[in-house]
Amino acid sequence: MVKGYQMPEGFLWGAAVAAHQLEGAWDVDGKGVSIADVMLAGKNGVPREVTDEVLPDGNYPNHRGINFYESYPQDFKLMKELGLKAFRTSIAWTRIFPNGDEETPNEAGLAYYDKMIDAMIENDIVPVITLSHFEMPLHLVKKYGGFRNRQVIDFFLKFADTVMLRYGDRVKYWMTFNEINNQTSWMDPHPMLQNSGLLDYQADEAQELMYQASHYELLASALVTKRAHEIAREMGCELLVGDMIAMNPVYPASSKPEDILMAERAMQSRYFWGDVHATGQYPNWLKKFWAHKGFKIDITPADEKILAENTVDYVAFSYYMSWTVSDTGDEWLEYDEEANHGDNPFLQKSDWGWQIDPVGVRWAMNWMWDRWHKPMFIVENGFGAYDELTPDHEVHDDYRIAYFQGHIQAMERAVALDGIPLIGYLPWSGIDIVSASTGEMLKRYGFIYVDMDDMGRGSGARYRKDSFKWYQQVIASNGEDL
Ligand code: P53
Repeated sequence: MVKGYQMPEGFLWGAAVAAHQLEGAWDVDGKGVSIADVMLAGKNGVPREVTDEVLPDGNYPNHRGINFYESYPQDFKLMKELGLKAFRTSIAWTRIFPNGDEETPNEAGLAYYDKMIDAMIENDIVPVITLSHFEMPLHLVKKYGGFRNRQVIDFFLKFADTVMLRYGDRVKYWMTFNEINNQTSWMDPHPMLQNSGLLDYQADEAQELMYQASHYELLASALVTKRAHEIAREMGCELLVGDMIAMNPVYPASSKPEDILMAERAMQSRYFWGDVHATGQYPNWLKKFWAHKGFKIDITPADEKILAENTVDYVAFSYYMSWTVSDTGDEWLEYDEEANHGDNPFLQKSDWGWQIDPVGVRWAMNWMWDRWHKPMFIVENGFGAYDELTPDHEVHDDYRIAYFQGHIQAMERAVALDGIPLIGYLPWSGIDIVSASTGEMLKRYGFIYVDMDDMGRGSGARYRKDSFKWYQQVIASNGEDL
């Protein structure tokens, strides 16, 4: 056992998922087709193919999820047994507004999340809600071009307003866009679609489109924050809105000053979304960079005022891995996330090539605190691995326990020794679910094993892994016994 530090009273130990990765029931109770519904399964190293519409014989893992749409009452019981104090999920936009541009919401979808949120509360679990987690209505992509279109801000606001009014009496913690900064990899079509609903564009317009869509998302995020605070005043309750960024530290490949400078710019490039969310302003280097590239981003003075006046209440982030970069000789320091990454000789990798770096959690928390001065919330962290179910239904996932021990230890040091305010820790994904990047079931993250394979074969039964008992003890000791 590793000795940790106790976290402050009321610390939210929990788990995190996203609707499209576990609910299944993709066409039930009036739900519309989302971008996740047209993504076929990929494999380790094989990207997911996107189809123009739902093909009759395609293997679409998000159509099945783990059938959480029906199984949530039993699954929450297991999570209560695990000791979870909070649970993060998303509200599937397409259950509420099936096409995204309807006048009135789908009552069956709203009623469904009423029941789900009530079930969490009955199990003493605090709900934490993401508004947009890689599951935009496909119709908004096809008809409006996704977030390249300013009009989509209004559709998103209507969705956010509808659900915050409906659940605001029971849900305090909200987040706008999941891992909004994944689109730093604008050369890869996958995050372009997942983050911003961008499809059908020319390669040479991708980068500018990404920045334009990002601005509309940042504006939408600020407007949601404004609205959340109004609703809180009207309803006499508390609503807090956070941004959600994928925190992957980028280190210099060596102590060569040019490498260090490049790493700093890589960090600035990946986290300007956090700067705008937390400080209400675009950084100078980025405005200069846009001018240098000839990008004309539609940002009005009215937009700038909204951004400045409505910064987030907290900073939520995921943490899985870190990277290294080296100097490219470019005086503009342009960061190419797909090309400029080296292996860190001090770190090992998961089977999917994700570098395991627990120390980076403490480094990143300090970096963000010094920059943004906002309370933080770790809303994802975890280890995707192949698990083996023994004949007596056990899973000996000591590698997952080791991953969590290191990462939680670093987090606890950031809180207990560095004094960084942290709301909670919600590891990905509590229960095995469909992988976002590959669509695999076999890339497992849960403390609870789900008997299902990549083709949806299996009994669907749930089993407690060794890590289940371990996390139970972490929570029971409030972080002291790791
Ligand atoms: P999967 C890329 C890099 C880091 C995290 O990822 C990422 C992604 C995009 O896939 O996604 C987040 O399932 C995301 C979750 C996702 C989780 O990390 O690809 O917020 O939806 O499932 C783990 O192994």
